[in-house]
Amino acid sequence: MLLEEILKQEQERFIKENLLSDEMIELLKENIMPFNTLMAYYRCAIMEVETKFKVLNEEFSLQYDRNPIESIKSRIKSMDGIFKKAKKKNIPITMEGIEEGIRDIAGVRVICSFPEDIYMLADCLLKQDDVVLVERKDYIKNPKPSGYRSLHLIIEIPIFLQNEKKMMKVEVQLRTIAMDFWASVEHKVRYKKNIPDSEAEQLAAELSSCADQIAAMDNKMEEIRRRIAEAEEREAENSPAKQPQTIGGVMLKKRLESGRFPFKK
Ligand code: 0O2
Repeated sequence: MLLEEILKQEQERFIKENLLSDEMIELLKENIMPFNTLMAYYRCAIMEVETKFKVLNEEFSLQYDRNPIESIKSRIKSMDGIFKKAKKKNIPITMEGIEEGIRDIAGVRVICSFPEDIYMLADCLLKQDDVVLVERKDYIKNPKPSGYRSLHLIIEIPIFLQNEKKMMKVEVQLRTIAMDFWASVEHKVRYKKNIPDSEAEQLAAELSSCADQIAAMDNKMEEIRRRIAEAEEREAENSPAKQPQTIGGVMLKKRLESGRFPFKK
Protein backbone atom coordinates (compact mmCIF):
# COMPACT_ATOMS: atom_id res chain seq x y z
CA MET A 1 0.00 0.00 0.00
CA LEU A 2 1.25 3.45 -0.88
CA LEU A 3 2.42 5.61 2.00
CA GLU A 4 -0.01 8.25 0.83
CA GLU A 5 -2.95 5.85 1.13
CA ILE A 6 -1.87 4.70 4.59
CA LEU A 7 -1.59 8.28 5.74
CA LYS A 8 -5.03 9.08 4.33
CA GLN A 9 -6.57 6.11 6.14
CA GLU A 10 -4.85 7.07 9.36
CA GLN A 11 -6.02 10.62 8.97
CA GLU A 12 -9.62 9.46 8.48
CA ARG A 13 -9.41 7.09 11.46
CA PHE A 14 -7.99 9.87 13.62
CA ILE A 15 -10.77 12.22 12.56
CA LYS A 16 -13.46 9.64 13.31
CA GLU A 17 -12.04 8.61 16.66
CA ASN A 18 -10.79 11.90 18.02
CA LEU A 19 -12.21 14.84 16.21
CA LEU A 20 -15.85 13.88 16.56
CA SER A 21 -15.87 14.44 20.29
CA ASP A 22 -18.44 16.88 21.72
CA GLU A 23 -15.67 19.40 22.43
CA MET A 24 -14.44 19.25 18.87
CA ILE A 25 -17.95 19.64 17.49
CA GLU A 26 -18.32 22.74 19.67
CA LEU A 27 -15.02 24.09 18.34
CA LEU A 28 -16.08 23.42 14.77
CA LYS A 29 -19.38 25.21 15.36
CA GLU A 30 -17.47 28.40 16.14
CA ASN A 31 -14.84 28.23 13.45
CA ILE A 32 -16.30 26.74 10.43
CA MET A 33 -16.77 29.51 7.91
CA PRO A 34 -16.87 27.36 4.73
CA PHE A 35 -19.41 25.15 6.44
CA ASN A 36 -21.64 28.14 7.14
CA THR A 37 -21.30 29.24 3.53
CA LEU A 38 -22.37 25.80 2.36
CA MET A 39 -25.37 25.91 4.69
CA ALA A 40 -26.32 29.30 3.23
CA TYR A 41 -26.27 27.72 -0.24
CA TYR A 42 -28.61 24.99 1.00
CA ARG A 43 -30.96 27.65 2.38
CA CYS A 44 -30.98 29.28 -1.07
CA ALA A 45 -31.76 25.90 -2.65
CA ILE A 46 -34.68 25.48 -0.24
CA MET A 47 -36.02 28.91 -1.26
CA GLU A 48 -35.84 27.89 -4.94
CA VAL A 49 -37.70 24.63 -4.36
CA GLU A 50 -40.32 26.25 -2.12
CA THR A 51 -40.97 28.87 -4.80
CA LYS A 52 -41.40 26.19 -7.45
CA PHE A 53 -44.07 24.48 -5.34
CA LYS A 54 -45.80 27.78 -4.47
CA VAL A 55 -45.99 28.64 -8.18
CA LEU A 56 -47.47 25.22 -8.99
CA ASN A 57 -50.00 25.63 -6.17
CA GLU A 58 -51.01 29.04 -7.48
CA GLU A 59 -51.39 27.81 -11.03
CA PHE A 60 -53.36 24.77 -9.97
CA SER A 61 -55.73 26.79 -7.79
CA LEU A 62 -56.48 29.14 -10.72
CA GLN A 63 -57.09 26.24 -13.05
CA TYR A 64 -59.08 23.94 -10.80
CA ASP A 65 -60.21 26.20 -7.97
CA ARG A 66 -58.54 24.18 -5.24
CA ASN A 67 -55.09 24.00 -3.65
CA PRO A 68 -53.18 20.73 -3.93
CA ILE A 69 -50.70 21.89 -1.27
CA GLU A 70 -51.84 22.23 2.33
CA SER A 71 -48.47 23.43 3.66
CA ILE A 72 -44.73 23.36 3.05
CA LYS A 73 -42.24 22.75 5.85
CA SER A 74 -38.54 23.14 5.24
CA ARG A 75 -35.47 22.52 7.33
CA ILE A 76 -31.70 22.47 7.19
CA LYS A 77 -30.19 19.42 8.88
CA SER A 78 -28.48 20.41 12.12
CA MET A 79 -24.70 20.31 12.35
CA ASP A 80 -24.91 17.45 14.86
CA GLY A 81 -27.26 15.60 12.52
CA ILE A 82 -24.83 16.03 9.63
CA PHE A 83 -21.84 14.77 11.62
CA LYS A 84 -23.79 11.82 13.03
CA LYS A 85 -24.95 10.79 9.56
CA ALA A 86 -21.42 11.20 8.16
CA LYS A 87 -20.08 8.96 10.92
CA LYS A 88 -22.83 6.36 10.44
CA LYS A 89 -22.36 6.23 6.67
CA ASN A 90 -18.59 6.48 6.77
CA ILE A 91 -18.56 9.70 4.78
CA PRO A 92 -15.35 11.77 4.88
CA ILE A 93 -15.73 14.93 6.97
CA THR A 94 -14.82 17.35 4.22
CA MET A 95 -16.95 19.92 2.43
CA GLU A 96 -16.93 17.72 -0.70
CA GLY A 97 -17.67 14.55 1.31
CA ILE A 98 -20.62 16.15 3.08
CA GLU A 99 -21.99 17.73 -0.10
CA GLU A 100 -21.70 14.54 -2.10
CA GLY A 101 -22.62 11.97 0.54
CA ILE A 102 -25.37 13.58 2.61
CA ARG A 103 -28.30 14.25 0.36
CA ASP A 104 -30.86 15.47 2.87
CA ILE A 105 -29.07 18.52 4.30
CA ALA A 106 -31.75 20.64 2.64
CA GLY A 107 -35.19 19.14 3.18
CA VAL A 108 -38.51 20.36 1.84
CA ARG A 109 -41.67 18.59 3.00
CA VAL A 110 -44.78 19.21 0.92
CA ILE A 111 -48.04 18.29 2.61
CA CYS A 112 -50.80 17.59 0.11
CA SER A 113 -54.53 17.17 0.37
CA PHE A 114 -54.85 13.95 -1.64
CA PRO A 115 -52.51 11.15 -2.80
CA GLU A 116 -53.02 11.99 -6.49
CA ASP A 117 -51.78 15.55 -5.79
CA ILE A 118 -48.47 14.08 -4.62
CA TYR A 119 -47.79 12.41 -7.97
CA MET A 120 -49.11 15.36 -9.98
CA LEU A 121 -46.81 17.79 -8.12
CA ALA A 122 -43.81 15.47 -8.37
CA ASP A 123 -44.34 15.12 -12.14
CA CYS A 124 -44.71 18.89 -12.58
CA LEU A 125 -41.54 19.53 -10.58
CA LEU A 126 -39.49 16.93 -12.43
CA LYS A 127 -40.64 18.23 -15.83
CA GLN A 128 -38.93 21.57 -15.16
CA ASP A 129 -35.75 21.82 -17.17
CA ASP A 130 -33.55 23.05 -14.31
CA VAL A 131 -34.49 20.17 -12.02
CA VAL A 132 -32.39 17.00 -12.11
CA LEU A 133 -33.73 13.85 -10.47
CA VAL A 134 -31.01 12.04 -8.52
CA GLU A 135 -33.18 9.41 -6.83
CA ARG A 136 -36.86 8.65 -6.35
CA LYS A 137 -38.08 6.48 -3.47
CA ASP A 138 -41.79 5.73 -3.52
CA TYR A 139 -42.69 4.73 0.03
CA ILE A 140 -46.39 5.13 -0.85
CA LYS A 141 -46.43 2.30 -3.37
CA ASN A 142 -43.82 0.45 -1.29
CA PRO A 143 -44.34 1.46 2.37
CA LYS A 144 -41.52 0.92 4.86
CA PRO A 145 -41.92 -2.00 7.33
CA SER A 146 -42.91 0.58 9.97
CA GLY A 147 -45.86 1.63 7.79
CA TYR A 148 -44.14 4.90 6.77
CA ARG A 149 -45.54 6.37 3.56
CA SER A 150 -44.22 9.34 1.55
CA LEU A 151 -42.77 10.02 -1.85
CA HIS A 152 -39.10 11.00 -1.58
CA LEU A 153 -37.25 12.78 -4.35
CA ILE A 154 -33.59 13.68 -4.20
CA ILE A 155 -33.16 16.44 -6.74
CA GLU A 156 -30.47 18.83 -7.85
CA ILE A 157 -31.36 22.42 -8.66
CA PRO A 158 -29.19 25.39 -9.56
CA ILE A 159 -28.71 28.42 -7.37
CA PHE A 160 -27.30 31.51 -9.02
CA LEU A 161 -24.51 33.17 -7.05
CA GLN A 162 -22.61 36.34 -7.87
CA ASN A 163 -20.17 34.67 -10.26
CA GLU A 164 -21.28 31.11 -10.33
CA LYS A 165 -24.17 28.72 -10.91
CA LYS A 166 -24.09 25.97 -8.31
CA MET A 167 -26.09 22.74 -8.34
CA MET A 168 -27.45 21.84 -4.90
CA LYS A 169 -29.08 18.66 -3.65
CA VAL A 170 -32.45 18.87 -1.93
CA GLU A 171 -34.56 16.08 -0.47
CA VAL A 172 -38.25 16.60 -1.20
CA GLN A 173 -40.72 14.57 0.83
CA LEU A 174 -44.30 14.63 -0.45
CA ARG A 175 -47.08 13.20 1.71
CA THR A 176 -50.73 13.71 2.59
CA ILE A 177 -51.95 15.41 5.77
CA ALA A 178 -52.83 11.99 7.18
CA MET A 179 -49.43 10.47 6.30
CA ASP A 180 -47.75 13.49 7.92
CA PHE A 181 -49.81 13.12 11.10
CA TRP A 182 -48.85 9.44 11.27
CA ALA A 183 -45.13 10.16 10.68
CA SER A 184 -45.02 12.81 13.41
CA VAL A 185 -46.58 10.49 16.00
CA GLU A 186 -44.41 7.55 14.94
CA HIS A 187 -41.29 9.75 15.04
CA LYS A 188 -42.03 10.59 18.69
CA VAL A 189 -42.39 6.91 19.62
CA ARG A 190 -39.25 5.98 17.66
CA TYR A 191 -37.07 8.41 19.58
CA LYS A 192 -38.51 7.78 23.04
CA LYS A 193 -35.79 5.86 24.80
CA ASN A 194 -37.61 4.85 27.97
CA ILE A 195 -40.41 2.72 26.50
CA PRO A 196 -40.01 -0.95 27.54
CA ASP A 197 -39.33 -3.33 24.62
CA SER A 198 -42.64 -5.21 24.87
CA GLU A 199 -44.60 -1.94 24.92
CA ALA A 200 -42.54 -0.56 22.02
CA GLU A 201 -43.30 -3.69 19.98
CA GLN A 202 -47.00 -3.36 20.64
CA LEU A 203 -46.97 0.34 19.74
CA ALA A 204 -45.11 -0.45 16.51
CA ALA A 205 -47.75 -3.02 15.56
CA GLU A 206 -50.58 -0.60 16.35
CA LEU A 207 -48.88 2.20 14.42
CA SER A 208 -48.42 -0.10 11.44
CA SER A 209 -52.13 -0.92 11.52
CA CYS A 210 -52.96 2.82 11.80
CA ALA A 211 -50.79 3.45 8.72
CA ASP A 212 -52.89 0.96 6.71
CA GLN A 213 -56.12 2.56 7.92
CA ILE A 214 -54.79 6.02 7.06
CA ALA A 215 -53.87 4.85 3.55
CA ALA A 216 -57.38 3.43 3.07
CA MET A 217 -58.90 6.68 4.35
CA ASP A 218 -56.72 8.79 2.01
CA ASN A 219 -57.95 6.73 -0.94
CA LYS A 220 -61.57 6.99 0.17
CA MET A 221 -61.31 10.78 0.61
CA GLU A 222 -59.80 11.03 -2.86
CA GLU A 223 -62.69 9.06 -4.31
CA ILE A 224 -65.19 11.33 -2.51
CA ARG A 225 -63.40 14.43 -3.81
CA ARG A 226 -63.55 13.06 -7.35
CA ARG A 227 -67.27 12.33 -7.05
CA ILE A 228 -67.97 15.84 -5.73
CA ALA A 229 -66.00 17.34 -8.65
CA GLU A 230 -67.92 15.19 -11.15
CA ALA A 231 -71.25 16.20 -9.61
CA GLU A 232 -70.25 19.88 -9.78
CA GLU A 233 -69.27 19.50 -13.42
CA ARG A 234 -72.58 17.86 -14.28
CA GLU A 235 -74.47 20.60 -12.45
CA ALA A 236 -72.53 23.34 -14.27
CA GLU A 237 -73.22 21.71 -17.63
CA ASN A 238 -76.94 21.36 -16.92
CA SER A 239 -77.61 24.81 -15.49
CA PRO A 240 -76.42 27.74 -17.61
CA ALA A 241 -77.18 30.11 -14.73
CA LYS A 242 -74.49 28.50 -12.60
CA GLN A 243 -71.43 29.31 -14.65
CA PRO A 244 -67.89 29.29 -13.24
CA GLN A 245 -66.29 32.29 -11.51
CA THR A 246 -64.94 35.26 -13.39
CA ILE A 247 -61.52 36.87 -13.28
CA GLY A 248 -61.54 40.56 -14.14
CA GLY A 249 -65.00 40.08 -15.58
CA VAL A 250 -63.86 37.33 -17.96
CA MET A 251 -65.03 33.76 -17.52
CA LEU A 252 -62.16 31.66 -16.21
CA LYS A 253 -63.35 28.50 -17.97
CA LYS A 254 -63.74 30.33 -21.31
CA ARG A 255 -60.31 31.89 -21.03
CA LEU A 256 -58.79 28.49 -20.29
CA GLU A 257 -60.61 26.91 -23.23
CA SER A 258 -59.61 29.67 -25.64
CA GLY A 259 -55.95 29.34 -24.61
CA ARG A 260 -55.85 33.03 -23.68
CA PHE A 261 -55.08 32.20 -20.08
CA PRO A 262 -51.35 32.61 -19.49
CA PHE A 263 -51.05 29.48 -17.34
CA LYS A 264 -52.85 27.08 -19.64
CA LYS A 265 -50.62 24.14 -20.55
P1 0O2 B 1 -35.03 13.80 9.85
O1 0O2 B 1 -34.95 14.43 11.19
O2 0O2 B 1 -36.47 13.58 9.42
O3 0O2 B 1 -34.23 14.45 8.82
P2 0O2 B 1 -30.52 8.58 2.63
O4 0O2 B 1 -30.94 9.83 3.42
O5 0O2 B 1 -31.27 8.45 1.34
O6 0O2 B 1 -29.06 8.52 2.45
P3 0O2 B 1 -32.06 6.96 4.41
O7 0O2 B 1 -31.84 7.52 5.78
O8 0O2 B 1 -32.26 5.47 4.31
O9 0O2 B 1 -30.86 7.33 3.49
O10 0O2 B 1 -33.28 7.70 3.74
P4 0O2 B 1 -34.83 7.36 3.78
O11 0O2 B 1 -35.16 6.26 4.71
O12 0O2 B 1 -35.28 7.23 2.36
O13 0O2 B 1 -35.43 8.71 4.35
C1 0O2 B 1 -35.04 9.22 5.57
C2 0O2 B 1 -36.05 10.23 6.06
O14 0O2 B 1 -37.38 9.78 5.80
C3 0O2 B 1 -35.99 10.32 7.58
O15 0O2 B 1 -35.11 11.36 7.91
C4 0O2 B 1 -37.41 10.66 7.97
O16 0O2 B 1 -37.67 12.03 7.78
C5 0O2 B 1 -38.20 9.87 6.95
N1 0O2 B 1 -38.48 8.49 7.38
C6 0O2 B 1 -38.01 7.36 6.80
N2 0O2 B 1 -38.49 6.27 7.41
C7 0O2 B 1 -39.30 6.71 8.41
C8 0O2 B 1 -40.13 6.04 9.39
O17 0O2 B 1 -40.21 4.81 9.47
N3 0O2 B 1 -40.82 6.85 10.26
C9 0O2 B 1 -40.79 8.21 10.19
N4 0O2 B 1 -41.51 8.90 11.07
N5 0O2 B 1 -40.01 8.87 9.26
C10 0O2 B 1 -39.30 8.13 8.39
P5 0O2 B 1 -34.11 11.20 9.15
O18 0O2 B 1 -32.72 11.31 8.62
O19 0O2 B 1 -34.43 9.98 9.94
O20 0O2 B 1 -34.36 12.40 10.08
